[in-house]
This record gives sequence, C-alpha cells and structure tokens, in this order.
Amino acid sequence: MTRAVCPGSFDPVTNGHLDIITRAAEIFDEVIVAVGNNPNKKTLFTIEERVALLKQVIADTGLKNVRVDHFSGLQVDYARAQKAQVIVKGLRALSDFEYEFQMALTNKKLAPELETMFMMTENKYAFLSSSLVKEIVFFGGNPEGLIPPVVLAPLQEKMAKVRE
Ligand code: COD
Repeated sequence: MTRAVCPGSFDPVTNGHLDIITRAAEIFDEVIVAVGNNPNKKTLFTIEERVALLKQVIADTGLKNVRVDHFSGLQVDYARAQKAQVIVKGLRALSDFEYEFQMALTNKKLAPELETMFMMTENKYAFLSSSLVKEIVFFGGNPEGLIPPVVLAPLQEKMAKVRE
C-alpha cells in the first residue's frame, strides 16, 4: 500500500493544485491532501474553509483514493503519523525549485525514510498560483479555468469583504 501526502496552503485550491493531486492519485494507492495550518502565514481563508472547499472539489472529481485533512507543525511529522512513504510537490518555474529543493533536503534530514517526489506542472498551469487568482478576483477579473467552479463564489465573497 503506497500512501502519499500532498501538503499545501491551498488558499484557495487552484486547478494547478488539482492537476497534481489527480496525477498523484493515479500513481499512489492513497493520497492525503494535507492543508497546512501555519500561524506564521496569513491566509485569506481559514483552515476550516480551505479544508471544506477542498473536500467539495475532491468530491466533484469522484476520486475515491483521495482524502482531505489538515495539519499543524512539520509536514514530515504529519506524513510519518499517517504512515505515508512519499510527499508529493508540484513544480512550476525556477522560483519554486529553489524553495522546494531546500525544503526537500531539510525534510530528508528530518525524516530520512520519507521521499519527496516532484511533479512538473501542466504547461497550462505553469504560471498559476493562489496569489495570482486572488489578485484577479480582487480587481474584478474572471478566473474561469484557473480554479474549480465551486471556489469562485466563496472567493468573490471574501474579496468583497477585503475591498470594504
Ligand atoms: N502547478 C503545479 N504545482 C503547483 C501549482 C501549479 N500551478 N501551484 C501550486 N503548486 C504546488 C506547489 O509547488 C506546492 O508543492 C503545492 O502545490 C502547494 O502549494 P501552496 O502554495 O498551496 O502551498 P505552500 O507552498 O505555501 O506550502 C505550504 C506548506 C503547508 C506545505 C508548508 O508551509 C509547510 O509544510 N509548512 C509546515 C512546516 C514545515 O514542515 N516546513 C518545512 C520544513 S523544511
């Protein structure tokens, strides 16, 4: 039984995230999408909201071997507690590489039995990030094709409050 953890902020989940999760679900027996609750990081959506949105999005995909959870603390401690063998990350441009490389090596030091696997972004999502989507919606743009449809209304609501 191979179990992988896909950790992230998912603030909010984008089609780039979903692409990595879907591809991971084809490779591993079970994939846990783990939403990080990091008090040092300011997020637009609360941890409960990010988890709820992801659960809806995953339910809509029909993927049976993916579940959504949240964690605090180190991602390696969470992965260990879940008895996962692999941490899956997505890689976009070079800017991701430096950060993810540093994190993968640190994680290897902390938990040598865990592997980090990188998946290259799908070409059409290479530029896509949660921050970019938030900015589009903040300025009244249409993020169609960049986020799962169920994310749009909650994101617009949040941004309306931010604009107040
Ligand atoms: N295409 C492909 N991959 C993508 C795309 C895209 N368009 N967008 C995002 N991704 C990938 C990212 O590269 C990342 O691998 C993953 O999806 C999640 O992305 P984000 O932006 O939602 O999440 P991050 O990168 O902010 O990760 C936050 C964590 C919660 C994973 C991190 O802060 C964490 O684990 N913190 C806990 C403390 C810890 O363990 N730190 C590491 C010690 S070295």
